Amino acid sequence: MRKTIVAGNWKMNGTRESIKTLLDAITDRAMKIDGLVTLVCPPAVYLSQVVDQIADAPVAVGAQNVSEQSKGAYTGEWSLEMLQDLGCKYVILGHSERRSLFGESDELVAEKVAATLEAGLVPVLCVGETLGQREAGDALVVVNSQISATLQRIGIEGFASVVVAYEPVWAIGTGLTATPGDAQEVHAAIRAQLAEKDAIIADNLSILYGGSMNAANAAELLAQQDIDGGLIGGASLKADEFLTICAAAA
Ligand code: 3PY
Repeated sequence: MRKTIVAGNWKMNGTRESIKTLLDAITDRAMKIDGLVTLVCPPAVYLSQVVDQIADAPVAVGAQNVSEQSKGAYTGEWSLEMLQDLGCKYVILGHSERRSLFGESDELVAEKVAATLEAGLVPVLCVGETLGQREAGDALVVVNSQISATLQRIGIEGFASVVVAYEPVWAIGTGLTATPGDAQEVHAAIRAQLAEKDAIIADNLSILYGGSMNAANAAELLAQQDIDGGLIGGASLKADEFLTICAAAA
């Protein structure tokens, strides 16, 4: 069964105090609905605080990144075992900011996805094209090749436990959004690519849209057949707006 997931990617924002306030507002009104996952992904240093504060509220917690290594001399990194130990269930991987600012390659992202699956957490694999690639007519080729890199590493069976997020790079943090039709086209192409290997796994895969999704545009995007939720940036830092998106997805 395909799940609908609304995930807040808080990026590198917040303080102990502001995160407590934001989370109080979310947990007070988060809806417990079958098939809907409300997910928050705070900065790593606040994961522990967030897990503790969530307690029994119907909100899951994810990290924004993780090391593919299991332990040892990797200064500044954290491991899957540590995320498990904290009670994290999801990990965003291959966000375009990780790819462009921190040089993460398709191969490294695939390694991280594989390690995350092995640890029993759910990877949220981000893919998306740049503006130049879209303008050159290469959006689908780029996205399909990013998916292929992970497919080669984990096989189609792995995708039974993966969530994909399509985030056109030109729509991230810019206020620009793909039209519902453009987003739907890419989501359908991802599903079709995986359906060539296994139609059931492809059909059950949740594919989220990310890239300036907000309260005003969410309903139209979420109404598309192959859009199964959102990975929300700036709008997830405002409880009202985030909860409006969750309601639109429910
Ligand atoms: C955005 O919407 O800006 C995002 O990057 C979500 O991950």
